[in-house]
Amino acid sequence: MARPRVLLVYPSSFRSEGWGGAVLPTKTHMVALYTAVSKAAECDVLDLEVEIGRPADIREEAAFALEVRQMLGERTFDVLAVSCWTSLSYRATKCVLEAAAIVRPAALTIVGGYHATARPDDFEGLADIVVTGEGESALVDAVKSMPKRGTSTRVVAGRPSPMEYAPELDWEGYPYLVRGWPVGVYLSRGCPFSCSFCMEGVKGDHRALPVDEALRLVARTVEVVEPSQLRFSDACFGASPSWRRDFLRGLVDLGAGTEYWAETRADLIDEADAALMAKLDLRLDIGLDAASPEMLEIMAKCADPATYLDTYAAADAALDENGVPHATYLLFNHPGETRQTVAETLSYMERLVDGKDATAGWIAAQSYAFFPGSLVDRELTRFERRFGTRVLNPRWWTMQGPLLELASRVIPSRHLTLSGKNFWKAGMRRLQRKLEGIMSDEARNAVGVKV
Ligand code: B12
Ligand code: SF4
Repeated sequence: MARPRVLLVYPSSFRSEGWGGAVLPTKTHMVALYTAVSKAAECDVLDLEVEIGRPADIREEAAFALEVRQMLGERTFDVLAVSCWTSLSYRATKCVLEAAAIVRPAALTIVGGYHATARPDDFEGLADIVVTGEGESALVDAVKSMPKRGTSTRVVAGRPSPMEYAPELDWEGYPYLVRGWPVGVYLSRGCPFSCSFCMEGVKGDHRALPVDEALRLVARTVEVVEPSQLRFSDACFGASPSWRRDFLRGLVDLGAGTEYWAETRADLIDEADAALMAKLDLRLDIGLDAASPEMLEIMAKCADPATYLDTYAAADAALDENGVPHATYLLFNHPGETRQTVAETLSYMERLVDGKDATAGWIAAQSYAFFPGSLVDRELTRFERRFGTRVLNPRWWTMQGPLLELASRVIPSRHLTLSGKNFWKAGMRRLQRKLEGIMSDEARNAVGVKV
């Protein structure tokens, strides 16, 4: 029997202004799926974010729908696999599935990704199969068995991938490989923590590639992709201290001469890590999220806020001392936030900054946005009862309008309503002005601070 033809689609997103940054041509999760499916089928890829862009109003959405119908009509495929990766892509995914139902009604349709995992019911009647969690194994199984299409949508739990695809990523075969751009690699999957606003916890156990495999993946990616920046896009980079130490040592020895970027927690980095990072061209993003002990408890960030904050302060000092450019991220207006907790976080950060004459660190902040699949979503009633939290657009991803604004319309608590939600901004500006005065030009450039 001829191998089935699979069309793997990244659907783009409607009205995602303010979210997602520049369009990344080479999306690593798509390369991972492509690599797995190519072993069992003829796999073609269509990245509509690259081909058409991100529609920013109703007119562009209508034009997008027409173009998608034409593009799907020009291709022949037995299986349409769509990545509804974040919730931002829900309406674009729906548009792709509706177009396929018209121009390729016989094709088996499969959807997966973070949104599909958080809200499989959103695809009832739109797709044949919804895969939750990691998609490689379930997608390959479906393509190999080509199940008969039923009248209702079937939800299939994806098996955690054995990581065997990671070092093998087929960069060369992936049709949207663009050299010289930033590109990500995943050295681990899942996360051992379960912060309240993040949905990584529902994706299953945390596991990392063995260090030698991880280094092999880095070396091969640098050689083949020649990225302007290699991003360790793990949900939580270096969760295990011994793995992290061995990997950083190996990376120094590798001497690839590449710019690296990693994102990690505030309580994972220590002096030895900072000393190794100083030998690399590496920028670090740190998710501190809050410095108010009460908010850290509500966000389920850590078991002991005092230890968490002390570990962060020591890491920040070590990174400064070693000149490692780093940016600390705060999240304000999470459910439960009050003016007092905002003030606590700001005064902690201010004390930290006031104690410095020079720094390689920046501090940035954003306002909370509601995402399905997180603990806040799963236990919303508890947050409503305890704090008076109100999520004003609980299904924002289905709405027509600016998604960041719609998702951010959340009343944190009965003590901090919509009118007081900008309270944090003045304090942050004060902090950033101080940092601008003591940051080296090198660190400022590295973390992208424009004065
Ligand atoms: C790396 C990353 C990014 C990178 C993207 C890299 C890329 N795609 O190449 C960047 C920095 C660009 C990014 C941007 C954003 N991100 Co982000 N990001 C992550 C992060 C840290 C890691 C993802 C990861 O571990 N991937 C590992 C791979 C192996 O797993 P995967 O991506 O889930 O892919 C598997 C499955 O989803 C599934 N799958 C996916 N597609 C399909 C399709 C089919 C057919 C099938 C069967 C399966 C399937 O199979 C894949 C392989 O196993 C996560 C998690 C986190 N804790 O923060 C957030 C996360 C995905 N991001 C999130 C968000 C919200 C964003 C942004 C909106 C920014 C923001 N404000 O947070 C933008 C939006 C980007 C956009 N245009 O849509 C949310 C999504 C939540 C939701 N319900 O939508 C997450 C979960 C964080 C959170 N808040 O909980 N992000
Ligand atoms: S925010 Fe980071 S540490 Fe917390 S659960 Fe998500 S990935 Fe893990």
